[in-house]
Amino acid sequence: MNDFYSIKMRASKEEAVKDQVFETHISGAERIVEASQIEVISSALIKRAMEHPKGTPNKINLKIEGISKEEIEVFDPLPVTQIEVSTWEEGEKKAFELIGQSVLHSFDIEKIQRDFKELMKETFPMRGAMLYDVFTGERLEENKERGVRATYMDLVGGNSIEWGGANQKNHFKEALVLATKVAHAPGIVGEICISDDPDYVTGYVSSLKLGYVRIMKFKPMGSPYGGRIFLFDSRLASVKECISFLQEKKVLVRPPQ
Ligand code: WAQ
Ligand code: MG
Repeated sequence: MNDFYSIKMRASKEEAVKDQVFETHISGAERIVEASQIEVISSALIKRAMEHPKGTPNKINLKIEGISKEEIEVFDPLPVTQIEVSTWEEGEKKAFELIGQSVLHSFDIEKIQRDFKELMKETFPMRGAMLYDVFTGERLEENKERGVRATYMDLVGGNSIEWGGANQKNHFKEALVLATKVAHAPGIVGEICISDDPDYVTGYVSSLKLGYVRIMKFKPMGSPYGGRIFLFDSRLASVKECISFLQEKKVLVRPPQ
């Protein structure tokens, strides 16, 4: 019996330039809902793709799969805090300070900022995240153009209209769900995220230790650039078990208080 259904949406735009076809990622989302909600959530996700600020897609992929209760693990959300800053530059500095101190155990914040700004740039065209080994400095994604996608996650009771029915994306809740799942993956020691939505400037850094720290301004308003880096420590787990948790483990997250 299918207790729940996973719904995955991917939208992209293919453009032919000379004789080459380029695919631009527009929007993607992951939900876990009850049978009765499949139609309403699916149409909300399609609406979201069609009205996305990154442009109108010409390809939308919707995948619906039944899953059973026994496969699902339930977590409390990471505790949420936020850092108010007056400029995005200040936000960026604070974010890298936190990652430096709490995850990398390095106090050379200028170097961390330089290195991670470069890495962040490389994530811009990806539709998944970079998987970065903090021990070796290597990138571990099998497909570096696509990156690693965390999938099969939602909020407990996430099939309410407030959370998923409206086409309006709830950046914060979706990100908290993703960050909570990612923080529990074997070997993951942290995450850095900036939205690629041009009008959404809040990003976050997170880990089991840091919790979910909202950086209220993490990029300039109007910038179409964003991305994610999952920080992994290869001394703690194998990359295979980490990726399989990120891509396959079904996770529900209790709503934040
Ligand atoms: N798995 C891995 N990477 C992903 C996933 C996923 N499921 N979804 C998105 N990404 C990557 C992808 O490269 C995107 O370009 C990038 O992250 C940003 O994704 O507390 O909206 O969905 O208010 O644009 C942060 C909320 C919002 C902060 C982040 O990300 C807050 C956001 P977006
Ligand atoms: Mg986006």
